[in-house]
Amino acid sequence: QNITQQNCILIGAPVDCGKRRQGCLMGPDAYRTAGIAEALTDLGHSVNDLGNLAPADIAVPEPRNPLVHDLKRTVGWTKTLSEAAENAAQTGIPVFLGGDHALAAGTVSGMANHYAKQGKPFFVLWLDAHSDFHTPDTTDSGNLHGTPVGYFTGREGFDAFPPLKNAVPTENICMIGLRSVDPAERAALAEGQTTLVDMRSIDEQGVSGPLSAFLDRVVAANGALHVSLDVDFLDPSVAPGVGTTVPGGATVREAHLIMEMLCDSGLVGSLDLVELNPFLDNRGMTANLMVDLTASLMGRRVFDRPTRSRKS
Ligand code: HAR
Ligand code: MN
Ligand code: MN
Ligand code: MN
Repeated sequence: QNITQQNCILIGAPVDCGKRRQGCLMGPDAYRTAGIAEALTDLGHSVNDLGNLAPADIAVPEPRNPLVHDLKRTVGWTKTLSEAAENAAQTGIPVFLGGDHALAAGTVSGMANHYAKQGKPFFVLWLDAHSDFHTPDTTDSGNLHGTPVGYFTGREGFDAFPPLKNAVPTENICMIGLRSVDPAERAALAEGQTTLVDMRSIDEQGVSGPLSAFLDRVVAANGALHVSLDVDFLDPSVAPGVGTTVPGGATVREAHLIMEMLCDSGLVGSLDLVELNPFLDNRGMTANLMVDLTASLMGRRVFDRPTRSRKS
């Protein structure tokens, strides 16, 4: 079928403050070098690259947890990206070129604000080895890229951050690819309703069953969906360009199938590409794979399939 032509808004978010190992600041330019704009225009979409943003300058108190790394910059990025998401969503599909996963505190909260104005329920698909559900008080690494889901679901402990206007309900979140979840995260997740699809479940049932069930819920609610794709969702053998590799990740085909099903659903309104560290990559293979996955999400296919029914 003909894919719907979209206005893709590329937003460079060279966030590198969410952990100690540096290099994600090169992510946005690696995606550009890998041809993300061309991949999207080849599919018939229009592309508007806003260039790279910079974090707002916001004063923060000394964190209660002394391990916390670079709170000030993460808070500044959260404000910048939340506003950028809310603005860009008015005219197209924001594609956030990360940058580490700390950026999702801003992008997801901004998209939540956008859909709240429209009275549309908002859902998040989190493709990641990690649940990133810590708070600044519970993190034992001090790395705030492990906390964005905690922020945008409204957990306590983020008082240094921009006040959250529209928390994402945990029942509107599906995490796929989990294989590294800390005890404090597991305990907090157990209090909520997040759909948790770990690698064992993928081994046993594949990705299409749990994803279909989640997409059916988004359709039933007439909702909109944000996708947050962490490089470490993928197996390190196919995606080595990331600081937090965890063995036993998703295959190339599992990842493409998810993107193809998401495309067919017509539900996705925004995308994060996060945690790419080009300094650790092998001849661009990870950047290229992330661009290919984005192309699948936006309509690249070999043959057409009957579309899923969807509400408008
Ligand atoms: N849970 C661990 C921590 O808090 C690892 C978090 C790693 N996060 C990412 N993003 N790489 O998913 O330190
Ligand atoms: Mn840092
Ligand atoms: Mn992550
Ligand atoms: Mn991760």
